[in-house]
Amino acid sequence: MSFGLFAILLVLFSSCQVKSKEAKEETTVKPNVVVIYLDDLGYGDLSSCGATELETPNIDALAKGGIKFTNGYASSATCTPSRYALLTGMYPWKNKSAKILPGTAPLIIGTDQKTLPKMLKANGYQTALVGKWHLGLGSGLVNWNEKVTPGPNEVGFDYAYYMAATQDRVPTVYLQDGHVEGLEADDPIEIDYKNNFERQPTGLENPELCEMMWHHGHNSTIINGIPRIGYMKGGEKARWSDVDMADHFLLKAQEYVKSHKEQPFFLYYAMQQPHVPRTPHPRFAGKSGMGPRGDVILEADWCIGEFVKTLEEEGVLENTLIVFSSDNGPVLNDGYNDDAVEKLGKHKPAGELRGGKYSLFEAGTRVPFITYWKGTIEPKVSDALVCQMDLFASIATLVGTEEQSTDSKDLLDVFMGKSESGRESLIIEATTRTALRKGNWLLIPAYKGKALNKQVNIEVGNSPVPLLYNLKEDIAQQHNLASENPDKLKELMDAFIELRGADYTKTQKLELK
Ligand code: NG6
Ligand code: CA
Repeated sequence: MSFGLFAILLVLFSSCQVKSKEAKEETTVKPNVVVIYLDDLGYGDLSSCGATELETPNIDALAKGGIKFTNGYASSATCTPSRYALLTGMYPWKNKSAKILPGTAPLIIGTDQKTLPKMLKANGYQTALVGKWHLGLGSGLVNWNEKVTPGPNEVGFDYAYYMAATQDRVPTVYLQDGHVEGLEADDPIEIDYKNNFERQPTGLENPELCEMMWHHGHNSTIINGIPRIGYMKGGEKARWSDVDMADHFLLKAQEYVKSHKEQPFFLYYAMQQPHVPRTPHPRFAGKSGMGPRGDVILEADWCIGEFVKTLEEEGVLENTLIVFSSDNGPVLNDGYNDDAVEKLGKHKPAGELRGGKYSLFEAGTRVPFITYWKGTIEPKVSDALVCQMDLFASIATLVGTEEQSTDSKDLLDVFMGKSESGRESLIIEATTRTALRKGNWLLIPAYKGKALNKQVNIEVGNSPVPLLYNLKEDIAQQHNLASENPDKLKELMDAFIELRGADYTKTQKLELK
């Protein structure tokens, strides 16, 4: 071979190699995934979902620039089970521990269990949690003065910055990767959910020390003038500032994006609003005219605007899938006198839906649900039936892997706006009771217990007879069609028992007549 020919071949060969390397890189580029998860935000709490008394421009921008789901569900009407389903792709009623947890509860996700962040990690992602955890920590009695483990790091998060349970529960401190932030060795933290410590003022005994008054529950240790659930002693320097919590989590989420933008990342940004105690930063206090609940919704909307701005400024917005949703439906008085009821005015947190948090009626689990991916997802409104639990299998497909061994359904095309074929059916859960959505029909089996939870003033869906609704014609669930439609009732009851098992009344006695 002449030298000339050899040189030409060499050039051709190396350019081919460069091309194939480029092609390989192209196929392995993976979008960042961010789940922005609010706490107790209702279907009607956004101006893009019909609210007329509140403006949520930043969340609206996601809804208008992405897919707004009108039949998007949390798996449950309370926090822990919904978060369990979101992160594991499993129905929460399959895990007996997946119910509202005290701040001292052990971790309820098995460290050998599949999780969304683990799956992403295995596919080259960096993974992070910023915000509310509430899935338990440790494996027995937690010593908050040592590394608290297992926790989020052991179920798939490389980085975790979080509050253990809820804003109204002790311990009121932040943890980073198992360590309480700012803890001083000579002021150890002690937590007890049954007995108070000596000389620790409580909401019950010292109402004069409360800046926010409790209504039901929430009468234990007073921290920052707010009486909490559970007793806490020590850790003075480590205690969080409630009014700064939103800014604090936002900053952590922004810092994470800035320092991890070079490789694909998954960020679970679990915001605390509008859960109680509602403590807007002074910048937002009084801004909604609706009291603290409205103010913290405005605050959350602002945080989301700032966060999306960071994605844009860091040059990753067009390479990031954002999922926005809420862990359960709305509640007004969830245990504090904070004007949520008194100043509500014409606002309807649940929109047209019946019920609210804790309820098997629609407002318990049907929540705002948006997917947004600038430049990739075409804006539209989708009526497809989707659940947060489905993100696991769908995101697995997105990153080029398969995930079939969970209750999660691969609805990637639906989440991307390419299909309207959502789920055929879904079991929803509310405080250990379950119901079935199938097509446009919703069956709530008969359950014992009070129809109305008087403390929170929410109809929870208990009835001595089964309730059957056609949601397409009756979204407000005003007409029980069970007795006039026995065939439909039987069809749904059979399907429900097949999916849920005949022992669904284990915790509730069936009174089907
Ligand atoms: C309830 C609390 C409520 C809230 C809820 C959990 C009382 C009386 N009520 O037990 O205030 O903390 O638990 O909410 O204590 S969730 O969104 O985390 O599920
Ligand atoms: Ca919640």
